[in-house]
Amino acid sequence: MKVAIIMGSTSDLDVMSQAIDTLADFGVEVEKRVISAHRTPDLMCEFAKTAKERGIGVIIAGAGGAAHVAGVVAGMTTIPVIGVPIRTQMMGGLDSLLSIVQMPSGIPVATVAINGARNAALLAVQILALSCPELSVKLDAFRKAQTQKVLDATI
Ligand code: RP5
Repeated sequence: MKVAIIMGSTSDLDVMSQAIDTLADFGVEVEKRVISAHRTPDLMCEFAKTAKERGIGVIIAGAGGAAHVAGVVAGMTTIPVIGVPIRTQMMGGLDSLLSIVQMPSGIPVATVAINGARNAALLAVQILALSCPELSVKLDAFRKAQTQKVLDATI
């Protein structure tokens, strides 16, 4: 299964490329697009309604400010959606975080930290690994290496 990475603007790419790179490290196929809830609402609907038939297993949606895209997409599909609040100039990303995390009951969006694109990718890998033994093995190796790095650290 693929992961879709969508973002509200090309200005989000610096942050969202961390998710793209992390998924590449795990060999996960990615579909990436700029889709804005406000500027391209029709495209957003079409994307969400056809995602399942394109073999998308998880959607990662990054946006800043009044960051609606994750929640609206989540309302149009049962594919798990992970929201990445993008840091903003005005409010440091608290605006983005609250826009994404405060979903009304019934339509969940799994929200990571402000600019937490890497964790969004890792969470997506963990979801896909539940039904993909090969990915599960890679995740175990990743965790072991990460632990070892801490154990080997000298200060
Ligand atoms: C949001 O507005 C985008 O996700 C971006 O984080 C923010 C600013 O967009 P630009 O004005 O840089 O295109 O829709």
